[in-house]
Amino acid sequence: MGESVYVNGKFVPQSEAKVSVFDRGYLYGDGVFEGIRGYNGRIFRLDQHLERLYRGAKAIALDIPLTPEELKDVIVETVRQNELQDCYIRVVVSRGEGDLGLNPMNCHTPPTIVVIASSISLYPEEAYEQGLDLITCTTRRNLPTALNPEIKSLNYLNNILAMIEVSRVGAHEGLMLNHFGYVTEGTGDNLFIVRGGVLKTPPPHAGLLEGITRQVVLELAEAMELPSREEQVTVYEVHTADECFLTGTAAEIVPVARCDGRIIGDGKPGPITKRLMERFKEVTVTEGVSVG
Ligand code: PXG
Repeated sequence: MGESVYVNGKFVPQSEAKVSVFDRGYLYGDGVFEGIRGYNGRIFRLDQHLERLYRGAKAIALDIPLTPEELKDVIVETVRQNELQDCYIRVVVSRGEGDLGLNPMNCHTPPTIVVIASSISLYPEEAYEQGLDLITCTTRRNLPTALNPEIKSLNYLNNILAMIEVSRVGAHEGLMLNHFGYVTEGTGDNLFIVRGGVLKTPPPHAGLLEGITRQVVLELAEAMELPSREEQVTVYEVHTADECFLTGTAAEIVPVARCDGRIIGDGKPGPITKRLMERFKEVTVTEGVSVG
C-alpha cells in the first residue's frame, strides 16, 4: 500500500499523511481530485488527467499553487518513491484551511495538495470475464446547472447515494439518469452500448464526467473502424442493447451482463467489447509517461 505520500511539498509515510480538520476539503468537499493509473512503469494519459484537474479547479475558482508541469513531476516522483510498476494514483487538491464559515475568501492557507500512489480493484475478476450486474438508480445525477458533473469535485455524495442503492440490491454498478430520464453514466464510470455494430455513449451535455477512458475508447473505435456516436441513450436502449460496457480509470473496460434483470445480448461479453478490451490492454502498457 502507499508508503510514501506527498502532502503539501513533503513526502511522508502513510501514518503521517494527515490533513487538518479545518481543511475545506473535509468540511465542505471544497476541492477537486483525479484518479490516474500507472501500467508497466508508465503513467497513462497523465496530461489529460492534469488538464481535467486544472479545468475543474478553474471552474470552482481554486488556484492550484503548482504549475501542471510541477504537479506532473510530483506525481512521477510519488510513483517512483513507492517503486510501483502498476498503480492507482489519487491526486487531491482542496481549497485549504479556513474558519468554520462558507466563504472561501476566509482561507488562511494555500490549497492542500495530496498525491497517493497505491492500488485499486473495483469489481471482482469474474465481472471482467462474465460481465457485471447493473441497475438503474432512482438517485438522479446532479444537475449541470447546480454542480456540473464535469467537475471532478471532492463532493461525491450524489454518486455515493446511487452506490448505496447498488449495494443494497447486491448489484455491481448503477446507471444514473439526468432529470429528463436519459442515461448519463455509472457512479464512477462512463457507459457505452453497441447496437447493430454501432457504439453509442451519452454526450457530455447530458450531464456526466467526460471520462478519459471514454475518450480512449472513442479513439480506439475510430482506429478500428468501428462507427461510434455521442448521442442520448435511453434505459430502453440499454435493456435491448447487443452489448454494453462501462469505462473508467479504476474500472478500465468492464462488460455488462445484465441491466435491471434484463440479459444484455447473450449475457456474455460481446465481440466488440472483447476487441476493445484487448486493444485497451495493449495501449495501456505501451503508452504513457515513463516513471524511469
Ligand atoms: N464518471 C465518474 C462520475 C467518475 O468519477 C468516470 C466517469 C470515469 O472517468 P475516467 O477519466 O477515469 O475514465 C469517473 C472516474 C471509484 C472511483 O472508486 C471512480 C472514479 C474516480 C474515483 C473513484 O469508483 N472515476
